[in-house]
Order: sequence, then C-alpha cells, then structure tokens
Amino acid sequence: MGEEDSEHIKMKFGENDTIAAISTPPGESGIGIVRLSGPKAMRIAQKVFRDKRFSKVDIEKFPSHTAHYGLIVDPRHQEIIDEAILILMKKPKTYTREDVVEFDCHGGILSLKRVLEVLINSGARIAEPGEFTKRAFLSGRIDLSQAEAVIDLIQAKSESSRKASLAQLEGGLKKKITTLRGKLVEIFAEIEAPLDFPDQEIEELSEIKLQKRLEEILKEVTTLLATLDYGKILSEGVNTVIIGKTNVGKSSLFNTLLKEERAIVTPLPGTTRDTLEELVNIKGVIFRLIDTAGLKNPENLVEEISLQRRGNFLAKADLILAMFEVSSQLSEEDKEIIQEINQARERNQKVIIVENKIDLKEELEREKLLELLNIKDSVRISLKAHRGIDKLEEELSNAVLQGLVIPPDGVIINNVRQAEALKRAKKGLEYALEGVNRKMPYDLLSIDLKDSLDALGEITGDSINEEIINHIFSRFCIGK
Ligand SMILES: Nc1nc2c(ncn2[C@@H]2O[C@H](COP(=O)(O)OP(=O)(O)OP(=O)(O)O)[C@@H](O)[C@H]2O)c(=O)[nH]1
Ligand SMILES: [Mg+2]
Repeated sequence: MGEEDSEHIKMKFGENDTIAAISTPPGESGIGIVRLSGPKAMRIAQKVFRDKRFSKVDIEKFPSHTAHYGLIVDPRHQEIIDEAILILMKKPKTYTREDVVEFDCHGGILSLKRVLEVLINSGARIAEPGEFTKRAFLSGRIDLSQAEAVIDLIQAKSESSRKASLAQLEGGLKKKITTLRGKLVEIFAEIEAPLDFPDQEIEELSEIKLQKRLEEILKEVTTLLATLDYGKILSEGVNTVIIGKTNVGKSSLFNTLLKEERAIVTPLPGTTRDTLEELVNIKGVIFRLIDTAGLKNPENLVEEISLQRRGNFLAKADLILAMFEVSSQLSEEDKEIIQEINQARERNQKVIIVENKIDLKEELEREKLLELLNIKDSVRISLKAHRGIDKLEEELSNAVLQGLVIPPDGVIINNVRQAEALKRAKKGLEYALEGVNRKMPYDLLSIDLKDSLDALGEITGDSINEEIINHIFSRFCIGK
C-alpha cells in the first residue's frame, strides 16, 4: 500500500486522532504499559511528562527509539501519578507507522487507569479494541492474515498454537497467497494479451500448459484449505467427551489429565451430574475435555437432565474417551455404551477405548469387549496407581494428529473467513479448468480466474472491503 493510499484510507476510517490504551493485560503484574499513537502523541506526552527533577522536557527533541526515566503528572494540579519510563518511537518505524509514545509504568491497574485518564484529558482518544493493530494494517505495515494472527496470539493457549500464530504473523500465509495470486495474474495476463493486442502476434498459451498451471494452483489451494481442521484445533481445541457407566473413573481421569482436582470424585455411583468442561494442553494439542454423568437408568429429574446433557455433548464430540473398568463384568450399561461407540464411529467421531482400574482383580470379559467393539487393543490404565497415563496421552494426541494435514511449511488457515475465500478461489479455478477441458474461448475463462484472484486477495486484504475490516478488528482487545 502506498503512502498516499494509506493516508486516504485512514481519513476514510477516521484514523487521524491520537489514540491511547493500556496495552498490558489487567492484573498480570505490577508493571504496565500505556501506549499513545497518532499525530499528537508527542505533544500529549509533553503535557504529562516531567523529568526526575520535575522539570518539563522537550520530547520532540529526543532521538527516536530512546527511553527516558521520569514522572507522570496530572497537569491540572501538578500531582504526581506514577514514575515511568517514556519510550519514544517516531514515525515511520513504528508498529502503527505513526508517532508512538509508550509509558512503562510501575504502579498497578489503578495508577495505569489514572495515566490513561490524564492522557485522555490532554487530548487523546481511548482506543477501540484492536485499533493499534488496525492502524498497522491500514498503513500497510501488516497484512490482514497477520493481523488475525495477532488476535490468535493474544488468545493462544498452548505452545503449538502460539508458534502457529507466530509463523502466520511472519507473513507465511501472506507470502503463500501472494505467490499464488502472482501465478494467477501471470496466467490472466497471458490469456488476455493476445485478445487485447490481436495484431501483435503474441503466442497464445497452449491448452495443455494452461491446464497444467491451473491444476498446480488448484492443488495448492486445496491443500491450504485442508489445513483448516488443524488450524482450528490449534486455536480452539478438540472437543473430547469422557463417557462410561457410573463409577468407572471418568472424573478421576478428567482430573488426572487436567492435573488438578477439578471434578468431585467419590466411591458413590452417580457422583457427577452436570457436565464439566476444561481446556488442557496434552503433548502440544489443545483438548476441550468434558466430564459427563455416568450412564445409568435415570431415577429422578436431575438424572434425566444430566443424561440429556451428556447426550448433547456426545453428539458434538470430535473425540470420545470411552471408559470401562476391569474390576467388574460387562453390565447392561456397558453394552449400551458399546452401542453408542459404534454409532459414534458411523458418524466419523474418533473413539479411544480405556480400561481403568488395572490395579484391581480383573473380572471383565476382555475378549468379549474387544470383539464387540471390533478392536484389537485398548489403553489399559490405573488412575489410582497412575499407570498407563503417559500412553493414553500419547494416544490422545496421535488420534488428533492422524489424518490431519499438517503443512510442512507451517502455513495454515484457522478461521472460516479464510476458508470461505479459499473455497471461492477453488471454485473459480475448477470452473476455469472445466472451461479449458470443454475448449471454451479464453476470454470466458478470465471471468472465473478474476473471481479466484479476488477471493485470494480477500485473505491478504488486497481487495478488501470496509465491512470485512471492521468485522475482523472488532475481535481485538483494547491496546493491541
Ligand atoms: N482401585 C481403583 N479405583 C479407582 C481408579 N480410578 C478411580 N477409582 C475410584 O473409583 C471411584 C469412582 O471414581 P470417579 O472418578 O468418581 O468415577 P466416575 O466415573 O466419575 O463416577 P460417576 O461420576 O459417579 O459416574 C472413586 O472412588 C475413585 O477413587 C483406579 O484406577 N483404581
Ligand atoms: Mg464423575
């Protein structure tokens, strides 16, 4: 984006105010950052900043990218609010490409709020959620897929999702899409040129070459589209429901995997009534673990409701952890659960079979269980003796990673907006290919190719409309 373009766009979005926000999460630590960005950033900072002798300083004379110790005062009554380190970053080498002043403050959230307040009183406007990043995008500093990675990074719940966000932030997706667009533009030009300049005797692209080149792009778009599941797992977690008859140890397993005594565990059957849900990172994969009530004949309204809830979660699960206990023979409930498992498999839900309580005397007809489930082996554990847990965790993460498209270049998509755009790009390519096969005139193909180009451009923000931009940036936290 050129300097002039970005000025124009900024005017259109009302981006000429100087904005301020607390940019550290609340309650994290005693230190916090308050950030100013915009044309009046230095002038506003000037009003509230004093050096350690309480004298006014000429901030505009500070060299860019330098830090200065001093005090923040309320200019109305010269009251000291906090001591702070002022960091000056003059445009254009800043995140927003505007003048940025950061105050590294020492006080807690209350004094951060007061710092923000005096900045507002001195002429800044409070930033909207995501506005700093939105400005960075509008000034061409980052592209849209990078901006989204910033949000995902803020919300990252595991190391692997953090890494994926980072990779994306580094523009992996942008690079890939830009390359694909480049290839399409080339084809587009080669098709159009002989049509636009018929007297130039430009050689027409042969059908075979055109087909091959389109197929290559289509393949890449399809692969990228297939990374959505993985991207979503990284950012949202795998819905994993623990089921089994009462007392098999579901809540014990839930707690063990969470490494926290979250659910109530008792020797009484029917302990868990409501469903419990927690996020946990197991070997780099994020699971949304759900503990459910044990399967039994409902004897009252509460039990009926808990069975209903269990059913709802079961239907939505990506992965089911089905538990049996080796210490008792197969019961009617166990058989019902076997049926549920077989139905779940038909719905393409993944199932892991767990046999618990291997520290106790074995009464379970194991051969029969495996036969009914049509499996060769299961994961055998004892939650009491803490045996087999590592193996189970291994199985959990393998079950998720199996069959997933994990791109070697780390480029993934992880939201529906990106997927929708890719689907449209894919469709355009498929239509164009069909056209080539049916020997349609080239100028008709270019309509489909243009659709693909536009769709791809939407991912990086190269043909973005205002509505989409606002939708994305409203997902941000204030101060980022
Ligand atoms: N010996 C033995 N006892 C276990 C093991 N795992 C769980 N238990 C015990 O089994 C009982 C039931 O455990 P829970 O985790 O509450 O079982 P649950 O499946 O959640 O039960 P409900 O919520 O009632 O359906 C408790 O007394 C646990 O201590 C195990 O591996 N070995
Ligand atoms: Mg329970």
